[in-house]
Amino acid sequence: MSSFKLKVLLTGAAAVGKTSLVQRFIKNRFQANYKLTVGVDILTKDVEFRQGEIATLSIWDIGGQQRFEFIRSTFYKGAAGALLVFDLTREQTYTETRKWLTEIRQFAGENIPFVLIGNKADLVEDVGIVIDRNDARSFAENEGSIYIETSAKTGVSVDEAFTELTGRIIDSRTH
Ligand code: G3D
Ligand code: MG
Repeated sequence: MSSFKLKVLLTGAAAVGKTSLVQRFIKNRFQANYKLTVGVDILTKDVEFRQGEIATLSIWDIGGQQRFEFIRSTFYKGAAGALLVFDLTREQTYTETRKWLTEIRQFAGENIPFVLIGNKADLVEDVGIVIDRNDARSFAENEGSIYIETSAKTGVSVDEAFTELTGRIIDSRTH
């Protein structure tokens, strides 16, 4: 029995892996996948965020038209939390996370829980790290969150990212 229904957002620069992360997370167990004309995919999945406690996430994955104002307001409205994703191999996408966080808070609420995600961890060995991990960690912590490195390709820490976000949303409501 799930009593929590939560809208969560995938945010961050183009090509950081937002769609790949949600596809990895959902795998074969997704319950719905439909495209709105505004270019947003909404995928639903139950998450056991603590033992025996289930929340139903509707995960909003926005496409390339995200800059349009009318789409943006629909996207952010009623959001319970967000994954803020950057690409570990492209520094610019990390730099842009601050702007994304400002926008998320402006449109979805100052206290919206989020988790900072450095994606494409599988590439770091080859390409080398282009951001300061300590900086990412302290940025996330200073903003009341945590930093997690994921790979949509290998699947590493993808479940953890969504589960962690869900737990933070629930905690922010019940404490
Ligand atoms: P977006 O939804 O944020 O725009 P996508 O990003 O999920 O469309 O991914 C953009 C590109 O990055 C895709 O490559 C995708 O395969 C790749 N990608 C996403 N996540 C990872 C990851 O964890 N590791 C690696 N190695 N690649 C990843 P293409 O070539 O299709 O553009
Ligand atoms: Mg996408």
